[in-house]
Formats: sequence, C-alpha cells, structure tokens
Amino acid sequence: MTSHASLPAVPVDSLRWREILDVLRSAKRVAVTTHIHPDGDALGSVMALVWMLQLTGVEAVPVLTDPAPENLRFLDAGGEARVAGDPRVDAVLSASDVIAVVDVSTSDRLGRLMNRVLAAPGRRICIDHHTDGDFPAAPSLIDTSASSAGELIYELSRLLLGDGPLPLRIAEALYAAIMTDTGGFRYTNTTARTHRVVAELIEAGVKPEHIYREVYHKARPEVLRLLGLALAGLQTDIQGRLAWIDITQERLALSGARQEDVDGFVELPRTLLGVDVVILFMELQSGKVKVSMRSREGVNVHDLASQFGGGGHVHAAGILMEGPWIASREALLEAARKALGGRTA
Ligand SMILES: [Mn+2]
Repeated sequence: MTSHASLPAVPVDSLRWREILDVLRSAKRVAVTTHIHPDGDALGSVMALVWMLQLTGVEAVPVLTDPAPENLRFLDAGGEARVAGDPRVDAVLSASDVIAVVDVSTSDRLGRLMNRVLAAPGRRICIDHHTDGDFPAAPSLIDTSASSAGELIYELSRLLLGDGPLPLRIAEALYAAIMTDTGGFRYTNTTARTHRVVAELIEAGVKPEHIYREVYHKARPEVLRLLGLALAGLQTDIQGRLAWIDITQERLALSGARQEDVDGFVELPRTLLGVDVVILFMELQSGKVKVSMRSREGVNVHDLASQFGGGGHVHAAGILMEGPWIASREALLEAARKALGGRTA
C-alpha cells in the first residue's frame, strides 16, 4: 500500500476486512443503520459509510430509528437520513441488497427498526466496537479495541477509497464520531492509533475547533441556568466520595429547561477531588425518579443499580425508580454509602 502524501498512513489489516469489502463492492443498494438515539459515533459512522459507498457508485441511504439530536444535525446537512416512521424507510430496506449496521451489534438496540431490518431480504453486515451482541450478520467485524465505530469506518475508507486524502465531509463525520466516543480523546479507549487516525483526518482538512463547537457549543441559556441550579444544590457525603445533584420539577420550571436537556449533567460532579460515585436524581412528571450514576475505577455502579431493578455498565448505570422522590433518593443513597463502605445513617 502506498503512503499518504505527507503523513504515514495508519497501517490497516486488509485481511480482516476482506469479506466485508467483497460484500460492499458487489452491492448496488446499501442501507446503513445504527442504534436507537444515535450519538456522534453512530451518526458520524453512518454518514461517513454512506458517502464512501456513494463515491464508489453504490446507492447508499442512511436509515435511523430516531432522528439525530439537534447538535448533530450538521452531520446530515443534506437531510439524507430516513427516519423510522417515514414511509420511505420500508422501501429503502426492501430494495437494499445489503444492510450495514454500525456502532451496534445487539438486536434490540435497533428499536422500532429491529423487526424490519431482520425481515428485509438484503444481506446483513455489522461493524461495531461493542462486545459481541446477538445481531445476526455475516460477515461482521467486531473490534472492542477500537475507540469507536468511526475508527473502524476510517480503516474501511482506506480500503474502499484508497490512500488519497479523504473528502472533507467524510473526514469531518469520522472526526465527530471518534471525538464524541472518546470524550474528546480523554477516555481509556483513546489509543495511539486513535490519534494517528485523527491526525489523518486533520490532514484531510478537519478543523478540530470547528467540529468541537458544532457538537458541544450549542447550549441554550435555560440549560445553563438549570445546570447552575443543580450545581448550587450539589451534596457530598463520606468525605466527598459520594456526590449527588437533584433535578426537580421545580428546578426545571424555574430554569425553563426541558427534561432531555439534562443529558451530560452527571459528568460535572465527576471532576470533584476524591469522588468515587456520582448520582443524578431526576424527578419525572409522573412522580417516578430517573437516576444516572457514574463511578471511578474499582467502584461498580452496575451492581448498585441492579439492586433497584436498573442496569448499565460497571462505571455508568441507570435506574427508573417508582418514587416517591424522598424515599427513593434516601434508599439509593443509603445503598451507595453501604457500597462505598461508609458509615450508614
Ligand atoms: Mn460507538
């Protein structure tokens, strides 16, 4: 393989892509889809793959279960994505000879589209970086050492398009994918390889500050006001090892923010010195209590969540508690104190 004009190309193991390449190169129509509530990696990977395929003469269409969140709409500026509910989705799925599923390998994470994807006549392929799920696809490429689906789609781009510089919009979609899934190149999934791939994307013309601003700098004043109210009410316990914030209906009303604006708030108390577990309690209109938890290395919030019927990952878990507000909060805080080996009330 020849090298990029000014930077050494990231080595790509073309062997592991051989079957996927064979399928894509002989395809005429490809639908590309991803998981419910698409995030930056999901949407960036879908759009990049669609555009790469279009460049090779394939009729490729992005198909989503849920619309892209507002801050990520710039990735589909042309409005190419067909979203579940759109009558054209069924036509796209039944006319596709290949359905490519990216950033997900668990069937039920396809949500409303799951049954239609499984019933469609096309061949299913899967490219993902999550632990192997149950989604039936052949061939599939699952690589849990990749930071993101975007990092894998980058590899595929080298093989599909060759070594020349990537078209800017593909490079931007991949950059957004990798940046969001690595928390801005901070999480433990960030590797030297991730940075090499990103170097190539910048070489292709991506302006990091531009993509960062597109994704993260779109807050509305009411959202920052709600964040202010939540942080002003921050509480800690067990010498700062446990911290929590409350989003009450009253605070939502006072700020004018919406429930979905709270996304990401749980990240802020994680910056506290010495904190091991962070909990965000949100009072829902129904009276139920939605809980998000995050933990440091060595503390398992999945176990804590499962005591209350919730689930998730070791370091990020959630629960939907029945309420009432005070009793639910106290019960979980007590269990958290116990889990941290602290003194209980
Ligand atoms: Mn991902």
